[in-house]
Parts: sequence; C-alpha cells; structure tokens
Amino acid sequence: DNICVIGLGYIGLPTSGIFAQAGANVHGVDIDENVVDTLNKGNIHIEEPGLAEVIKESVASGHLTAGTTPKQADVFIIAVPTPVYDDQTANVTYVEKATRNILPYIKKGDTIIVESTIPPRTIYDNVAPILTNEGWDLDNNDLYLSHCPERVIPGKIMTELKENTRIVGGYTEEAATKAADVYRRVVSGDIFETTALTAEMSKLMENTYRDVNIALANELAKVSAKLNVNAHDVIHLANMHPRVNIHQPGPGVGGHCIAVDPYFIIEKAKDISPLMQTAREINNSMPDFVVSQVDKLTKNISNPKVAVLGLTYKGNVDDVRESPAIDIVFKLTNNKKYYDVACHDPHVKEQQVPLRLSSLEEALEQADVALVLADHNEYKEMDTSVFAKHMNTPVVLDTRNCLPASDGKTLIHPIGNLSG
Ligand code: SAJ
Repeated sequence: DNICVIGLGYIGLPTSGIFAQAGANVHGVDIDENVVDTLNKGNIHIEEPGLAEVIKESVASGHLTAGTTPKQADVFIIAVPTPVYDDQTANVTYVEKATRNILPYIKKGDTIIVESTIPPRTIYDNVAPILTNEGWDLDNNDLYLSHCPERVIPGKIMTELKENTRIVGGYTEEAATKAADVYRRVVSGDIFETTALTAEMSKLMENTYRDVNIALANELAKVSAKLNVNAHDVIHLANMHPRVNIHQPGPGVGGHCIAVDPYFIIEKAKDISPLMQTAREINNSMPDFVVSQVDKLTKNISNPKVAVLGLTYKGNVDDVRESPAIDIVFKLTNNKKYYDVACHDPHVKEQQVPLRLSSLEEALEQADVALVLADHNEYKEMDTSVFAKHMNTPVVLDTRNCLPASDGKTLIHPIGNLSG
C-alpha cells in the first residue's frame, strides 16, 4: 500500500513511522521545510519515547520519505492541527486546506481519512463538499471518506497507536470498512465502525469527560482549602469505591486536546452545555488559584523569589502548548507584588519559551518558595534534601502531588490546603 500522511506533528509523524515499520510505503507531507529535512535525514523534531528509533529505521529502509507536497497514494491520512480562534471556535481551515492540497493526487477508489480532532459535522459540512465540488460522488464511494480520531496520549504514543481501540466513522458504511482495513494492519486493539458524526462526537466526549472530571477535582482542591482538608487524601479514599474515579487536581488543564476539545461541542450547542462551559472556566481559573496560594505562602516576604519547577503542560513531555505553567509564570512576573521568578524544566529548550531557564540548583538558590507545576520523573525521583540545601526557606507548593516525602527539613504543601 502507498500511504500519504498530511501533517508531521505529534500524530502524523508517529503514525507515518508505524505504518512504514509495518511495510507500507509512506510519504509524509509538511509545510515546514525544516521538519521535512529533519525527517529525510532520519531524525525527528519532537520528543516522544520510542519514536526516534522507528523513524530512523523506516527512513533507512526506504519505507518512509517526506516532502512539502503530497504524492499519489491509495490512502491519504490527514493529521493537521485544529486550533481554536480567540472566540473559542474551532479553526478547521488546516483540515480544509489539506483536503484541497490532495485533490490533484487522488484517484477513484482511494481512501481519505481525517485523524485531526474536528467539531461535529465537519466531515459532512466542510470536508465532503471540497471533494463533491470536484465531481467525486461520495455517496457511491468514488472515494472512501472517513473520520478516525486519534486517541493516543503524548508520552505513550508509540504503544497506544498500536494497542488502543480505534473508532472509524465512515461517510458511508463502506468507507468505514475501508478505513478499518487500513488500521487493522497496525492496530492490535478492537476497531469499531460507525458514522463520521458519531466518531466526531465520541472523540470530543472522551476529552470533555476528562475535562469535567478534572474540574471536579480542581473544585475540590479549592473547597479543601476552605475546609482545611487534604484533597489528595479525599480523592484517594473516594476512589477506593469500585464506581468512583475522581481525577487529580493541578495547576490547570493544558495541552492541545483536553483544554480545547470541549469548545468544539460548546460552539455547536452554546445554550445547552452549561456543565462543559463551567468545567472549562474552573480549569482556566487554576493558574490564578495557584498564584493566590503563592501569595499566601510569601505574604510576609518582600520581593520573594519563586523557583518554578516544570513548564510543560504535564509530566515527561516537552510540549508547552496551552501550558498553565507558562500562564502562572507570567501571572507571577506581572503581579502587583514583585516576584523574582526562576524556571527549571529538564524537557524544555530555551528557544521553545520566552523565558530564561536555570539549572535546578540555580533556580532553587535563595528561593522562598518552590512551585512544582509538572510531574516529570526528574521531580518524582528527586532527593528532597536539595530544597533545604539551596532555598532561603524550604517551602514547596507541589501542585501535582508528585514529590517524594520531605527529608524532614522541607515543608511540602499540596494544592489546596496549605497547612500541609
Ligand atoms: N490533568 C489534570 N488532572 C488529571 C489528568 C490530567 O490536571 O487527573 C491535566 C494534565 O496535567 C494536562 C491536561 O490535564 O495539563 C491534559 O492531560 P492528559 O494527560 O489528560 O491528556 P492529553 O491532553 O495529553 O491527551 C488527551 C488524551 N485523552 C484522554 O485520555 C481521554 C489522549 O488519549 C488523546 O488522544 C489526546 O487528549 C488528544 O489528542 O485528544
């Protein structure tokens, strides 16, 4: 099979590698020439465990090539971003553009799969018309169009791509079956066939469920501050119940999926989605809550120094997109109270962020509070005596509840109740 993958980001690149590794001839397409050049040399431009090896091997074997324009293929997979506009509605123009870009290369009987996350009805209302306007009869399967939402979690993409179940939503029943055949080549999990619209909604509801659940945990963290109880203990014990699964509170919800996808449903049903909207508001309010907790911890100190540990949107990734940590750093530096902020993140390179990065020791040196914002393994396995060794006052706000126990000299607060 010849497969053409449009978009070589967090989803398109691993997907290309996995199909190439399974023996398909894959041509990856990206508008960014650097990404294409890097790939053609067998290298990668993002951090994801296990990805580098697969790409190196696939390029070396000749199964994977890259370019800035598509090529003829039997299967086209579109994996381009769907960002949100300032008014929180989805920008599907990259998906539309990718569809237009493949028009010169498609032939009768080809399979076209959109993996990008899209608002409900996008396949019917935005993608299909681009193809039918060119004379392709989708109802009669001139082309097999489907939506197969990606569902892999950054940090475990290479295993989840193979092992997760997949939902394939066809424009027609036959299109769903064709897409299922494509994935069967690499996926060991079950593949469920449905309509494009149901696939769009299912994907969005997975992430919305998580957003609402995290909002509940975050609200509990705020309530715990008032009631003087440790939210983590409450969640731990409540989750012992076989039908309860409260998620973890934290500094906010980041990344390009959970913090964004609920808006794709909300925009289509604004008047009847108060729960989803409130969840978004609660999660978006967490950076302010964290800053208010830092204010409390430093109330008697003038010009306090805050050591920020972790800038990414979650642990063990290098992704700072929509990261609440970055938001918190700017809220601290633009605060009416003067904060001296030093940042450390072992996964982030300085060119990724508009901030100066320090070594861990440099960040902690003379700090009044350390603020843990990402649960990287480096912090989970940290020797907690380092705080007292360097800090002015060894006080830590661990918003991720990830640090090992204190060495006895350091006061480690959970998010919420500051009495520890
Ligand atoms: N977070 C919490 N508390 C939790 C869990 C997460 O505060 O209990 C925060 C994280 O720190 C992070 C954000 O939420 O800032 C999202 O992280 P995540 O690990 O929950 O999810 P993502 O965004 O990395 O990936 C999600 C996944 N969706 C689900 O688990 C339902 C993934 O499977 C999807 O493929 C991905 O979105 C996507 O691309 O849609």
